[in-house]
Amino acid sequence: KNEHFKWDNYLKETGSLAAPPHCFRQSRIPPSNDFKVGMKLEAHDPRNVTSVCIATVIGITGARLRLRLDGSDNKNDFWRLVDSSDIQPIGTCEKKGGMLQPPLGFQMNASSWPMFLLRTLNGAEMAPAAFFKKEPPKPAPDYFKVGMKLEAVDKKNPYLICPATIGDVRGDEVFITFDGWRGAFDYWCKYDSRDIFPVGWCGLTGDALQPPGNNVSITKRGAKAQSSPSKVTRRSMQSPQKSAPVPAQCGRKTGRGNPPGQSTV
Ligand code: MLZ
Repeated sequence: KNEHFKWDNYLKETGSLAAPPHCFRQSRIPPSNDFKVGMKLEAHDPRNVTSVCIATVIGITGARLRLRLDGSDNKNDFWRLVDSSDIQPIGTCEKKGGMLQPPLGFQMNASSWPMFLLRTLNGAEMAPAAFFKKEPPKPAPDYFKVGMKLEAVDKKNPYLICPATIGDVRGDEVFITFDGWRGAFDYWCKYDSRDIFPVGWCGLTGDALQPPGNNVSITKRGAKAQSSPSKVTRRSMQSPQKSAPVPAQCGRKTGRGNPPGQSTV
């Protein structure tokens, strides 16, 4: 789908600059991903970050892991870089004197947790410590400038990394705007977020960088909200933000507030 998206051409066509790599809390050379599907590790529960839980690698994508907390459902998968400080080898929590916790929304009776923990770890393939890479240090702030291009995780579809632009900078936060999506997926994050990457990142990790959104569904103004768009326009990649002004909410499923991990595809 994105064979034709080339950053070089796109930067030229849009007359824009890539945010320099030193802006990002990412290693210059993406860490190698040695994990295998099925391996277990410890992870901070994204919905309850003080809890350390057991997680299983459900998928591998570039330098990231798709993780599912043991005892949780399949609706709350999350993605972490192999050099994320949110993940660690099994045994780390205990070594530090902590206790492994059931995930938020543990599917069984709380009293069955100790037995569940024993069973889930019994015979499990534990990810070796050498697979976990050190998190890069925080970069100095204030390098991002409005208009700079980058690659960013789409938080509504966190398996996707998409071309984006710095839309605003306020204090230690940056506004990530997704090219060609009329604001529907934009978000604020800290400048040192692990979800934003320099231009070229996906090319290095083997992730499939999504092309900018040039298919925008448009529902006629004033028409009742429809489940199927009445018209689909194809817009040029050169000016993703500059075509006919249409309200950002119009015809797009924006307000539904997809919980993290839930696809809108
Ligand atoms: N199928 C989804 C994908 C959107 C991805 C946008 N990324 C910035 C949709 O159309 O809602």
